[in-house]
Amino acid sequence: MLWPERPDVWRGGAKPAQAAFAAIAAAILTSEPVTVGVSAAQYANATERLPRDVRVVEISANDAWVRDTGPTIVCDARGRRRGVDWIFNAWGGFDGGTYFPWDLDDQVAGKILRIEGLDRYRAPFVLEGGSIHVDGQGTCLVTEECLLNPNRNPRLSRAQIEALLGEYLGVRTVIWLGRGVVLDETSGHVDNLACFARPGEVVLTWTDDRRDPQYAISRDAEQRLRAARDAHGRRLTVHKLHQPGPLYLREEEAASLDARPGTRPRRGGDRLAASYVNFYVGNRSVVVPQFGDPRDAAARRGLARLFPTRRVVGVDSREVLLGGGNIHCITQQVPRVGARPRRPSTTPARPRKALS
Ligand code: KQY
Repeated sequence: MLWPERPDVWRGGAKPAQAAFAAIAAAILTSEPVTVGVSAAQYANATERLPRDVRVVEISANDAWVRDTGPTIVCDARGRRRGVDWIFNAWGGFDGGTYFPWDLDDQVAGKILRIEGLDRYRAPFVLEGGSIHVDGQGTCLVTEECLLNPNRNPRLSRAQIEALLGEYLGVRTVIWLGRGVVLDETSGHVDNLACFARPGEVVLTWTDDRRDPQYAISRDAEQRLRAARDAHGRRLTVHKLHQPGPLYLREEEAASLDARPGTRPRRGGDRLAASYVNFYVGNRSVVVPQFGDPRDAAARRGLARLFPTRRVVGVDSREVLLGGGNIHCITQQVPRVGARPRRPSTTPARPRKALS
């Protein structure tokens, strides 16, 4: 993780967000070790607020979205790990990006790989970790809104992007969804919309309200997922996780943000891109966003059914949502030494009843 501090992204001088990040680190710590990168200016404050067992290292960054600025660590068949360092442009550069500058963010992946002692592939194209989800068996989920957006790689075609994903992630099948969550400022990252619970099973954010603009987006994603085959020719089971809210930025929350040239302004009443799909899967736990919303408990119950060997822990993450993302966006897993891609089972899995 990275420590939040900038007052133009995190309201109230980032204090409420720091409390949320510390609670999320504590939840993950019950399952695996946690490292948090912090600026020199925040080193003392972060060590004071984070649980004692968190490893704190000094890393300069422009903000705290390590899913996107950190490396994507890949493993080969022998369990050897290397990191992919994507080019980062703050979710769209000068065409819809969320802040300027982003030069320190673009160095984060390389710094983490040095700290972890892992070799690095610098990819020749713009991508964020939150814009891809893989099943570990050759299939990748992405959205057209993000990966085909002219604010990322205007000179690359869909086929060229698929080829690059194949080269850098080892995937053979790319499943293209359409748009991401309504008003998601990342240009529709897939990690807020849909993800694999395991090979062959996808969790999709959903609403039953046909008047909500999210309805058509989620319905279209559902249809594409049902029509798709994964890299092993399997059909996908789609599990629907009903969205909270809709939720909106409150006037007093907007008022406690600093204004800064180059940073996307936020206004009271703005709709927030809230989704329970933005969860973190640990070795023994699943850490899921909670919003103080009537749908929170159903999201925890649904995920407990989908991840029966892990403890589902809900953490109030509205403060992370106010910054434009959620728990998956502020975390980046490092596979253990010797981790190998799971081979597809030769015996067909017992079909799991879809969450609906
Ligand atoms: O979706 C993510 N992976 C990150 C969200 C970052 C939003 C920046 N304002």
